[in-house]
Amino acid sequence: MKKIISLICLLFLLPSAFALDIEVTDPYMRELIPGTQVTSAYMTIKNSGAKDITFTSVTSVVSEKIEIHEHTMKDGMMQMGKLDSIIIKAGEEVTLQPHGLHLMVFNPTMPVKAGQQVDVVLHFDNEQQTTVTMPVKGLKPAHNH
Ligand SMILES: [Cu+2]
Repeated sequence: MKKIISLICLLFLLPSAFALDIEVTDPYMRELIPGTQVTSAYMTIKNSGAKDITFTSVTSVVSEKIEIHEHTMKDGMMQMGKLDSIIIKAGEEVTLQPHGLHLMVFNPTMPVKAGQQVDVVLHFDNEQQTTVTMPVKGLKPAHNH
């Protein structure tokens, strides 16, 4: 009987314990360029909560190594560097986009071709996480008409 009660308690506690203030929009991963072993992924992460959230890491079946990167200009040259984390302030959003912040996906375990969908888990501080399903987009802009 005690077991059943604790199970019920757990069911009630779970939704609030895992409630996220994080909303991810427009996620996508770039198609893998043939002959290369690295691609990138983008999205907008919004923090609708009252506290700052730190985006710390990414895991996925598509790769054992996904890093948070930023592009910076140095002496007129575009350079890329690894970030340990990104702070998303309360009520604000951070956009990962080409030539800016991005996720770097190393040695994908699958071809990563346009039309596929890739599940990626974003990890935040306080052990929060959210799974994002990313469509894979082709290298050329899509023709809509
Ligand atoms: Cu990069």
